[in-house]
Amino acid sequence: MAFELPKLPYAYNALEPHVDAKTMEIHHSKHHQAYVTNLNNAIAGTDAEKLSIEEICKNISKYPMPVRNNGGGHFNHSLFWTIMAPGAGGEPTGDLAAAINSAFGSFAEFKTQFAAAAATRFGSGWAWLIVKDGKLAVSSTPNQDNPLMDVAEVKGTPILGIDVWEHAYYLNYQNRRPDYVTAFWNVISWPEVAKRFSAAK
Ligand code: MN3
Repeated sequence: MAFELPKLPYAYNALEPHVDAKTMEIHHSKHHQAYVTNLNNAIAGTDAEKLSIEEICKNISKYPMPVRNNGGGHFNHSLFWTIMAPGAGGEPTGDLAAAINSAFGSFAEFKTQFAAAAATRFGSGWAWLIVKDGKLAVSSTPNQDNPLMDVAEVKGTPILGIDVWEHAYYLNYQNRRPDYVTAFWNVISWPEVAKRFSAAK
């Protein structure tokens, strides 16, 4: 069964002014679609066709580079669309808020560490909030790698991620990646992140 581009759970312009409609449209309908198409081509006729994208990521060292790049691209963007929402932002509550305070000291300190991971990832990649051995941690990965992958420097289950490839922000923010990262706090769906946190624990 071939992988498919998931439908965006909101309109392309729903995250404005933080993420502009044109960026969302190209990002979802062109970039993510290309990862899905290229992943399907790369695994056609192999056993990987029977696996979930998570299963493929967890054993990614066994696959050729096109599976790593496009499979990672498919997993990462599928997560990315769902952890953003219109009218979102604010702060997490409940167990997730407690876990953030426990791991980082405060929500403000978590924001500082996450923004630093996003800003200092050289070139293209992602910054993450992950569950690692039952605790929260911040990490980043190059290209379309992710913390599920057996090749990741820091492994865990990602519950929040920000795409820092230029295609994610260049139309609106040009070279100002830190401004895009600052705007990202306004579109994070903490209820969705909390759901992923509960599932990952
Ligand atoms: Mn992207």
